Amino acid sequence: MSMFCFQCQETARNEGCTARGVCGKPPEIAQLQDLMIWLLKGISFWGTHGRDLGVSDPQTDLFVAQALFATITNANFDPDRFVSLIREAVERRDALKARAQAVCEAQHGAPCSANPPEMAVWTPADYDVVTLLEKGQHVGVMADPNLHPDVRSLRELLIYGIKGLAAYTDHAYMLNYTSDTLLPFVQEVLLATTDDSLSVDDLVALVLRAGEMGVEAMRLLDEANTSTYGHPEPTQVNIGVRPGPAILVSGHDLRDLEELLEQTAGTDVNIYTHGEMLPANAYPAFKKYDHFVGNYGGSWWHQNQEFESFGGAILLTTNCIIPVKDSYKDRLFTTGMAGWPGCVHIPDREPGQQKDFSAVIATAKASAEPQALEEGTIPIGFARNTVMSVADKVIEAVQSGAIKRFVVMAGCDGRHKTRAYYTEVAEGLPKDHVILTAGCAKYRYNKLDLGDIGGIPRILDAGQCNDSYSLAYVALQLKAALGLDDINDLPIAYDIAWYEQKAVIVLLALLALGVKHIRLGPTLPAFLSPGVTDVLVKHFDLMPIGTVEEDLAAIVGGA
Ligand code: SF4
Ligand code: SF3
Repeated sequence: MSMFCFQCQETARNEGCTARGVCGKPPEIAQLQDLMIWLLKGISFWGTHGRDLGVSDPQTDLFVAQALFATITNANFDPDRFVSLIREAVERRDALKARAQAVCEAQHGAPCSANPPEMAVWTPADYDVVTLLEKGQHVGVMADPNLHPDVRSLRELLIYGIKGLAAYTDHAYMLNYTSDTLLPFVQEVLLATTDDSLSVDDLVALVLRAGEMGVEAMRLLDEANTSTYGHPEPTQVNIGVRPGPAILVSGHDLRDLEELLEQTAGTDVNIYTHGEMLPANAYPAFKKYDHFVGNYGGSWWHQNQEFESFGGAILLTTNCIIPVKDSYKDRLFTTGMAGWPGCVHIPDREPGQQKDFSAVIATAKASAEPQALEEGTIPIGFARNTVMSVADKVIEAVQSGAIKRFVVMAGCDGRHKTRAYYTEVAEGLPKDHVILTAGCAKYRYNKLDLGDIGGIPRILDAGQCNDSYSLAYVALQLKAALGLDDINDLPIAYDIAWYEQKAVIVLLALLALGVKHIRLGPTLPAFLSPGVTDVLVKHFDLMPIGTVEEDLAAIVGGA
């Protein structure tokens, strides 16, 4: 086996990618990522020990989160980037270790007696890829073949959950919204996954804490986005094109979009969103730009065709990148934790400055204009502030029976034909059911005309997967307004689509909020062992999706 990865929903045979990722991840990248995560566990040893001694290193804490972010599905495929992250991980770890040991000795009057595990001290002979791969192949998910399957499952569930949490936290940090608890928790979890003394029950308890911290990460990001850019407003987004050179911005990073809008203001270059950047069209701070045209295309997995027909420059600010075709490779730029070998990477911003997007802008000016894919508009901007501003109307509609049920269909989109299920469920729901969505899962139904209920659209799109907090917030506010004791007494069904690890932390957050009876599809995660699945079924009534007919009948019937 040259690699093993089962972190996403499209993993081979729903078991694991062992030769090459279905996503296009080659064994080389898988092993470099495994080595880096192993080293992040080593940093976490010294970070946690250091914190006990009053030693902190905020830059390294953020580095750990960003390096985890780089390993989420479809974020970064560039071996050079991982080699440099591995080098930085070793350097940061050793600096932290030296500081922690010095303080420990000063406080206790004796050399530090901490007993570091191998990942807290191992150093490569050099940073040649061959040297790193030699180690990387021995430290991955299957490194210990004798590990109890439930322990392996819970450790990986924790790691994937904190990858999502790290991504959300990093987005908040990019807007200068910080937290004293989130980054230390990331390290606490990483370290816990090396601790053989923890029982299955201990790990389950940590999974629930990860969900609670996930709620906090999403709350922080919501605060960062809405304080910086205003509350999303109901908006009809143009999905057609306009003449002129153009840049297509994809991924989830709003600050990158903001700086690009500023740097193109007053030029003849138009800006469009793609995939998960669609919700940016609802923010007051971005709507003011005349050259912010609208959204082009659908969700991430359509990008081969859509990036070709777009013709202009393309900026990937985060996941999801799919294998880049030569036809647009020289027009595609990455930034932040995203990367693709051979594509130009826009460097991080220097303190007090913006990122320099001049290369992207120059490419747009020298490239073709976008070819129209479709025409018309789609409604977005139904995040928590919009929904709560019509709360009276919503509550009245619920109490009168005009709205019988909300169906949360948030999450991710993906390539598999089985995801037609979500389109068919959306089409099949009775007219008194309202869909609450967030994330790119929406592209399975957001261009359907499902009408409205007394002016309330039947698809309420709260935004990116990053905006899932809005859905939890609305549920909690409705619970209070309707005087209910239990969140599960709300007329809300959950039919969640997952693909990558941000959806994992959203799921854990929902479980931590006490939500039960969640349908999860198109398949349950391959990293859930039968034993762990049993725990989730027993305590949370987590269910795989069934057929469209079965699930529609159950949802409409309140099950
Ligand atoms: Fe396979 Fe998904 Fe891992 Fe890619 S991210 S290698 S598709 S499990
Ligand atoms: Fe989508 Fe990649 Fe998850 Fe942000 S863009 S929801 S899959």
